[in-house]
Amino acid sequence: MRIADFHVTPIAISDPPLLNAAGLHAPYALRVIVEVVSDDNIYGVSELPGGADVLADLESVRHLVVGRDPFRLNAIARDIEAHFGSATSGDWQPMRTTIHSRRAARAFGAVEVACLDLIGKAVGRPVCDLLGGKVRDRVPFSAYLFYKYEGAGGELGFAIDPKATDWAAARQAAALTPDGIVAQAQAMCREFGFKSLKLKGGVFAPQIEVDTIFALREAFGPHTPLRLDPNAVWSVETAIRYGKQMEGALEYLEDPTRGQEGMAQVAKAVNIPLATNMCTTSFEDLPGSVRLGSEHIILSDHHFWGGLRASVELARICRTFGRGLSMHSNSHVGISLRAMAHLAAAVPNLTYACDTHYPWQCEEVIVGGRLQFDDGDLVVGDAPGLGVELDRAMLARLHENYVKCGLTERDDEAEMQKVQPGWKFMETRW
Ligand code: GKR
Ligand code: MG
Repeated sequence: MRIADFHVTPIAISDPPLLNAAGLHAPYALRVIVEVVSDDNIYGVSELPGGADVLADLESVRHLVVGRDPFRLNAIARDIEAHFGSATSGDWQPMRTTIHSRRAARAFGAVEVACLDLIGKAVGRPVCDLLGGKVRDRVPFSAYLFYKYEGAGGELGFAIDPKATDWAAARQAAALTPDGIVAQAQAMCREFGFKSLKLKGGVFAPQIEVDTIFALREAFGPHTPLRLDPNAVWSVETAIRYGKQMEGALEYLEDPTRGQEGMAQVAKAVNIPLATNMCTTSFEDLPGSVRLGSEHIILSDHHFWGGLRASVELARICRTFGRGLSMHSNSHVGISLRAMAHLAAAVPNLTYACDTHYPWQCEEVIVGGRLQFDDGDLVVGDAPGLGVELDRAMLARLHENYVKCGLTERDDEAEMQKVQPGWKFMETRW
């Protein structure tokens, strides 16, 4: 089998005005849909975060993908790594994470997932079987709570009937207070059945966010796992001070402060497991993580760890060094969600409910429309590949959104400045 064609389609999906440490989400989130088509006309798909640099990177590896055997992923990986060398441009600046900096891992990850989908379809087996087979049929996800402004983003988002479901109503309503977040959490859990809650912090003064955590604990009881993620805008001192207040109340505290050294100091001083998708985000970061003890839990993300098989390798390393494993997300549609679920189904030590932004989006590019959570879980079936087919009409429509919306990069700082002129991202705000 050979890869005869490689399609890269940028799309823009409606995204609500969600607040985070980097600013505000734009009305559209950018994603890229990647397809590899075999010479016997089977196609495999993947999805990754979008942006002009991502598109350029994917286009630049076309010649390393077309003509190749999709089963020979190691050779494709080697060639993509050699192509990028040690280049690290393309950082998503405001959050100062290294999420987008590992260009080879990002480009190869997208090619790999599409190839695994293609192989799965060719041999009639689900992607999780290509990762060694599932150890669970159901993958739990957590409710991802955000302080937000009114609205649901984009044009399609605004067209949602706010009375259609409890959640649509909650998604329209502002939730800038602890009560608003509790209401949002209740609506989200009612609608999707999630059993764990994650609050995106780093938006308001730490005490407000800590109070929100306690309001959630009060409303949901002490047995509902809670997480808070200030995206590293707290100083070490702030993280220790407010971390101590939350001892016993959090399942984990995610990226309270910046960098492995700072995280290690907080880890020593506060009796709460620390998690990260910011200070340990690649295999190169693992020696530092182990040496310093910067976190207890790593949030995997196949979009920037180099694909699904690399994420399985990460899981083994986590087990070896006593790290827990959870999963990170960004605004996305169902192709990514399915890939995340196949990975989580196959990894025994991925024992935390995974993050997902999925409830915040409303459009889909897959046949059958929006995927359904069953009591907070995604059920991983036996359909070949990722178990998704592209809805070509929706793909075209969302691509048109991309062309029309004029966004080429995620820029939460610029978006925030539209509502708060002069607002500036700060690496350490509190
Ligand atoms: O969607 O605003 C957001 C999040 O802040 C996202 O960009 C983060 O990458 O969800 C992510 C996280 O856990 O840090
Ligand atoms: Mg995070």
